Amino acid sequence: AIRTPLIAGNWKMYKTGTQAVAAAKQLADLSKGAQGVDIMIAPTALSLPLVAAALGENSPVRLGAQNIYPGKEGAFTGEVSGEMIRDAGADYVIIGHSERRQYFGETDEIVGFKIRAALDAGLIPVMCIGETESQREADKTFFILDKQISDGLKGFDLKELDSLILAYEPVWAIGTGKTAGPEQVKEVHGFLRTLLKEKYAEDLAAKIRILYGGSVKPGNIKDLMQLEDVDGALVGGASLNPEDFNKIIRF
Ligand code: G2H
Repeated sequence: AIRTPLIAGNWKMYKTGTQAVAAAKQLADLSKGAQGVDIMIAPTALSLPLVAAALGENSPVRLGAQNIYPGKEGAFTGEVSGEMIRDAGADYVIIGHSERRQYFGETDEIVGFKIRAALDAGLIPVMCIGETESQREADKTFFILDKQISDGLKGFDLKELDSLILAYEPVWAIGTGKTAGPEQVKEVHGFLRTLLKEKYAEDLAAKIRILYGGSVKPGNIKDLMQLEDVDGALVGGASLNPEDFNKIIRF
């Protein structure tokens, strides 16, 4: 396959450093020997150095941050920079998660700045997009996704987007137990692939991994991964339990 699937665990604001280390170690043990899949977990930034030290540099379980400040350094109390994240042992950063858009006022423009900061720090951005329930009901799904991509990636050139990962997370399916049905996921992922082809280039579109997120569980991962344009998953709730997450990475 040209795209190695990525299964990413978004631990959100769960687990202390101690709990994160224990869960990461358990996952590293359970996931031993898993082939043909990239694995990433994103604990809170505070836990990154602890988990990185516990896993060791060559672990197949890689790390991501859940957010990044869109600038190199400065007097920005409470914020964490890309360089700090990289130095803490992470390779990835989740950007524009719907919870950040919804509760922390993250706009497409800010998402773009954060992607820039991630790339500058040598991090792989996982850019989250997705429509709300009312947007879907108003038939605006494709319009919204197009806008999130166009505005979020404004000003980037092709080469820069080489490492970009997209995560499609329908907001109505996040943490609600509702998963988008395979037909819905297939339709949106196909739309996104075509959009990338038309906006950028065929080879870039073929390379970019498009993850699905929203109530992914051991019981539904197989069907999702069977879809042609689904290149992995961004898993919230079910990633908190190493046994469940291990089942998911072995889709
Ligand atoms: C969506 C997802 C992970 P969950 O937020 O980013 O969470 O799997 O709990 O719906």
